Amino acid sequence: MIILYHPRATRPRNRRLPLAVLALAAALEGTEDYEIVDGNLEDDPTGRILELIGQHHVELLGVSCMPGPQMVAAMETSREIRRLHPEVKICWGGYFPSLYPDAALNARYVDYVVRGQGEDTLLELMEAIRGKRELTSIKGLLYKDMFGLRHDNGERAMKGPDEFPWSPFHRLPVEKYLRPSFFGKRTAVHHASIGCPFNCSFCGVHAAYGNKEKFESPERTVAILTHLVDRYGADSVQFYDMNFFLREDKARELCDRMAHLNLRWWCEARVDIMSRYSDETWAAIKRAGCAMIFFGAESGSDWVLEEMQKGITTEQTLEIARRTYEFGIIPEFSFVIGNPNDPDRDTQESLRFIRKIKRINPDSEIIIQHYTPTPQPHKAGGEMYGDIEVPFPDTPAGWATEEWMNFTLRIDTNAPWLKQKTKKLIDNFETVVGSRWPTVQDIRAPQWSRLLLKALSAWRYTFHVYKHPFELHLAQQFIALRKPKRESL
Ligand code: B12
Repeated sequence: MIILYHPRATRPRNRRLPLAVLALAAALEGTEDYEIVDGNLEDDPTGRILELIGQHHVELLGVSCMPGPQMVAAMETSREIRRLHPEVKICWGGYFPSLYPDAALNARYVDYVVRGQGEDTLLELMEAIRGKRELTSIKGLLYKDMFGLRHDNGERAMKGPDEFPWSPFHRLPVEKYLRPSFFGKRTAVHHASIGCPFNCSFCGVHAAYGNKEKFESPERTVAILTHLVDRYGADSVQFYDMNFFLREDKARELCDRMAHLNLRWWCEARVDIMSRYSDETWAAIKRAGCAMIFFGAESGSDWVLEEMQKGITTEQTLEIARRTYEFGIIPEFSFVIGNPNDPDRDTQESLRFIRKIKRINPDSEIIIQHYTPTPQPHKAGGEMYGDIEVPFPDTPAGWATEEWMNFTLRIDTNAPWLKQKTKKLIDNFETVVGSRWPTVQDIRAPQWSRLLLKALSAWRYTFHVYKHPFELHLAQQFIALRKPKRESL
């Protein structure tokens, strides 16, 4: 048996379908004996894995993890399984081992690391474990041999979603994953592409997948959505693609095909691309049920956008604020503020820019994070940012320390270039703007609590007084408004 383990990544109430293990399960379905263990669903996932090991001959524990708390849960379970069952081979895949393969392989409890897309690599790894092929022949795999020497077999070319079978949804209690959200009573998730053709320096996707994006055919996307609606009653969906809209003709086609499903949905897109879309396409997107689009605006400074290789301009972001207002779609603008080259200037300009966005489209949701670099693949240890070296940890335990967990979660990146004063300014501004316009995505916060936050913060926002917002911290603590960027905590 193969166990596909998805460690806990969110609070149970925020759980979503574990797409990574579902994609792997699709490759195993019908030919392999496997079981999914999801830490977002099970109270005691380690206990469940031990139970399965007690009942079956487990050939591999496949652990999926992204950087952050999910990696910590992966680490704890893997350690325990290695201690109690050293005979069970353990393989890590997902964004953490893809970005930090050496750190993952340095752990005594990790035998194999899979980088990037995992379906074919997993199938080939199983053949190797069964003595039917050489480990050296498996692209996308890193492993330690019997002498503890490490091998890196190089990258695997990425395939498009249509080249793999559908997720075997019936292997999970899907109803338990369709949770209420701002978008509907039963919100599903879907990923209709893989990879991203852009090279933004702070993002982990191109580092894990290279710089191509391959799309699912609109027919298949609509067929899967129809299945989720008909079989499980989904009424809304979040698309996790980095660029849900990359080509206008495809966007149009997909929207026209899915409109009859009456789903309310969320997706991610780029401001440069969507600022060029025609009014007809915007109207088709709205008609198809699009309620909110997440845009990486990143900075209010054009020199920073250039340095990040983001490929967008601040004017395009303002244009999106206008167009979304016109078509009644809520834009969610995300910023990563405090660029190493001149963090103070970036901060000042970005805060001014956010105020400008709010003037154009007050419905804009604003997400603010500290600029956090993501290392490029194959570069172990330190990574240079300007003249500054970031000494990334070289073990999972190193990444699990409070300092590096804060870095991963972009809460307090401890970035050497960001002065305490600038950091405070960013955080205080976030508190003020988040109180002045409490996120609509918190469906649990009662109306009175929103009004209270708005009233308390109005004078601060009007007079640009962001310092020491004690009263807002207190109110936010009491109200515990959902923070989209910190929902794993
Ligand atoms: C969905 C998602 C989430 C969800 C998780 C939902 C869940 N499943 O429980 C939520 C919202 C909770 C979340 C939170 C966070 N996320 Co997130 N998230 C994503 C997102 C949008 C999609 C991931 C996904 O489902 N992909 C689809 C599946 C099919 O692909 P996949 O995961 O890569 O899996 C494939 C391979 O990796 C591999 N594989 C995966 N696991 C395994 C296991 C084995 C054994 C094998 C062999 C192979 C294998 O095979 C799979 C199929 O090919 C990505 C961005 C993106 N579009 O990819 C960011 C992303 C993964 N997240 C990221 C981050 C930073 C975070 C947070 C730290 C954000 C924050 N500040 O809090 C938190 C941390 C979460 C935690 N608790 O640890 C970064 C990670 C890289 C980085 N820069 O560090 C990404 C890449 C975003 C980005 N643009 O940089 N996230």
